[in-house]
Amino acid sequence: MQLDVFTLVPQAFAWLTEQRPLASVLGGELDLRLLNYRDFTPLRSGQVDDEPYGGGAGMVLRVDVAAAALDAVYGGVPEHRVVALTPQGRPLDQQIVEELAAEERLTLLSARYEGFDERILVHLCSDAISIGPYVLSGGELAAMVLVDAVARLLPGATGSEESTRVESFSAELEGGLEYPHYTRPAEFRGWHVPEVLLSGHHAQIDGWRRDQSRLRSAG
Ligand code: 6GU
Repeated sequence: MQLDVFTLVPQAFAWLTEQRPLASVLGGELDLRLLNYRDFTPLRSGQVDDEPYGGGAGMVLRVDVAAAALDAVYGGVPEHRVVALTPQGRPLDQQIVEELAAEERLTLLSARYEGFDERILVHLCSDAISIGPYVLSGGELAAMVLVDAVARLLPGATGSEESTRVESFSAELEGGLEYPHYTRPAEFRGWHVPEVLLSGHHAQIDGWRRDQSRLRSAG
């Protein structure tokens, strides 16, 4: 996947790109480009945002700057999906993540402060996505959340296809929550690991896990 992220703070993504699973897919299944609006602004001042018309607090990312950035990189508005990260967007869920992970090419636009000139969302983007009902100071954290969630679904990201197939919110668990996990020791301070997990009966273990997943999801 070719994944392009437009941001005013590309350095914010450094930590994420050094961690697995992202580090494992970079240069392979994932070609991640971090692009700074500032490098594409047509304004001589190097400006990228401006005061809101009508007054009010904060700065707004300019539509001419966003358009110039897309023109410079794609020669126009790209054919592939362009996702704006904004609290006004569609709430992100695992189904959207799976859908985006299946794309060949994907572009994310993030903004700081008060966000995007509305014309960016209407004319330059195909999607607007929020990561939850709360307000962040900028879209970068949201973009990183999305990049991480998408990258870990790419082939080779986790070293085990099983770990991403059977997990919380996956179709395998009927969209529900994952079952509880245990590791050694089998007993600690009188706290015991469920007997069935020590039994070696794989069918019983699968059944127990499915029951636990349903129980957790029912509440
Ligand atoms: Cl995508 N951006 C900002 N600024 N705040 C958010 C968000 C996005 N999603 C939830 N809160």
